[in-house]
Amino acid sequence: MIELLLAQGTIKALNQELRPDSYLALTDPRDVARVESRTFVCSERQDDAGPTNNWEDPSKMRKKLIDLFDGSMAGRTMYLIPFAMGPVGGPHTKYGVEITDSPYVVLSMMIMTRVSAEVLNLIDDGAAWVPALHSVGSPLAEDEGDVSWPCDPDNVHVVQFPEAYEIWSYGSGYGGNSLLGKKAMSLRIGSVMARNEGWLAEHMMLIRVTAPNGDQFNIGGAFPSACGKTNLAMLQPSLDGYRVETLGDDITWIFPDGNGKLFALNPENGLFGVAPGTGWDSNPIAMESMRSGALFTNVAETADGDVWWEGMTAHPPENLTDWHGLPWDPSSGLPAAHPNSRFCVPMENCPTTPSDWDAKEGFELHAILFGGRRAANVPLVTESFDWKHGVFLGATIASEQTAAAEGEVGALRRDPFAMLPFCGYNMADYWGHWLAVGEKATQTKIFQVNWFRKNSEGKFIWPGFGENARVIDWIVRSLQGKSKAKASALGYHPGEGELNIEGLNLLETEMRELFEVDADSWLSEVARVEEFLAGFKERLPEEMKLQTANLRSRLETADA
Ligand code: GTP
Ligand code: SPV
Ligand code: MN
Repeated sequence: MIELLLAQGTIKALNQELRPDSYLALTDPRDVARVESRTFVCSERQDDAGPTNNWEDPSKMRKKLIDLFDGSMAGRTMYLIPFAMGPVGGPHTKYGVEITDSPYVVLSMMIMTRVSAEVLNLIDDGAAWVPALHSVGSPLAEDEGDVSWPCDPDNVHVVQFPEAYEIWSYGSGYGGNSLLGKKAMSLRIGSVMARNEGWLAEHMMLIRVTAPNGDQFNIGGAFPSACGKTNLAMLQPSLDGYRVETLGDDITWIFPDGNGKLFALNPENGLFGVAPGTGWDSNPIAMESMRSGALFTNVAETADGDVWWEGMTAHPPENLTDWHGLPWDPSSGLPAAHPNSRFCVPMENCPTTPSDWDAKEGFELHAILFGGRRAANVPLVTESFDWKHGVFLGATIASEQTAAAEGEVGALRRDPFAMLPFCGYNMADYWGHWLAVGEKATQTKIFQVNWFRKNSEGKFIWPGFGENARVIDWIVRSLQGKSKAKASALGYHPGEGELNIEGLNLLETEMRELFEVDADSWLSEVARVEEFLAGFKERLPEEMKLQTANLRSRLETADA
């Protein structure tokens, strides 16, 4: 596949001494991120897709797709990719077959999923599987020369049929639009399977934390796209005695064991991480993971054939080639790497991934974190009062939009459970499902975190990255039953002196800012939450209304 892609000019080899077995792909500039406006959940009834999903009548959509796909692969080779999400043969593993006319997709799927002929044998023996059809939508006439990144950006369709467990994707070759084992299968179809079968399919990273006394806790974390999952998954703790191991960075499937515990596993086989902002200072583990055997997309290239992106080093090297493949002009004000440029490597490249990371049964899940990018209002860390309140925290996450999808970067939007673009059914039913699973999950605690609170000058107050270990440390002590948290209207916060900030240059005023709960601005936030929840009409679980009312009354008392 690599030779083929080299010959077609879709990828180029990087300097094999500086970056062995590594390649760079540059896309069509119109095909650079997930296209949420062209992503559909086509359930039989519109109400089953809910107000947060694009919907189209399934029979109409099938007609449209059949028209789009008709002849769309002409002149190209059609590949069949049998893949597993989860280890082949595992009790929680799901199988799929992606058919595609993109060799870049084949190569990427071979990194991101378990691609194996064994999957076909299992299917032959009766295993259930998800059909996933993909075309870049760029047929070639006889003798017509190809372009390096074929696509049909004006006609992109990423379509899930939740009742049929079926995926059709047309027109884009990028990321979640085309690597259909990832968001389409493991989350959109996965969440429907999970509801039907009694488990959870989530947009979460997954880590194993070892505390100084040897206690181990597994922690899942749902943050919206480009909000810090990969970084937290590769945390290098700034506190002595702590160790963090990387079990997953984007998707986690969670299963009740029937005895009050939850077990979690990462169904993917690789990392597809945001490049910009990743450097030896901020995330050395990611940098180690991509020393060799990496497929880069839309990053800049250095004069000596290596890669670069904003945030890798403080100053850009001279003579960069930008992600358009053109000489980069630093004075242009344009980035050299696309803000959603990515590195793609197998899990085993990651030095903090333990050898048992792909254990078939998964790992006991002790805590779940919800996060987002919030310049204001949301404190550094909050422990929920209980599971139901935790579901409310997850349901009401909002985050400033990033470059991972099309849209205005920075705009605040509600992104419940970081699943807004990934939930395959009515989001209100999904909250109901989480509440139901909570009845079988008496041992798992839920927290909310926010690394992104800003001061009046617009600077991040919290140093973030490795220093997030200090927040993990408090969470661990809560799991050990050793914290004396103090309650606010929002939930529990670290008690006096409980958050270890030794050695940080944090002023007392900054600590206060990090945890400030301003009743007035929260009351207006509650009004926005109510408006958001009201959009789900009669499908909204009563519990969500109760939680909102309780929050309002706690805030009003705090104000009095
Ligand atoms: P997806 O792969 O799109 O789902 O993204 P992700 O959630 O894995 O996000 P990732 O960890 O790649 O982080 C995206 C951006 O957030 C990068 O630019 C990081 O530098 C930045 N970031 C991550 N953690 C922190 C943090 O603790 N503090 C600050 N200020 N920025 C962070
Ligand atoms: C995300 O956007 O959350 C990603 C990248 O992880 S993609 O695979 O394109 O969905
Ligand atoms: Mn993601």
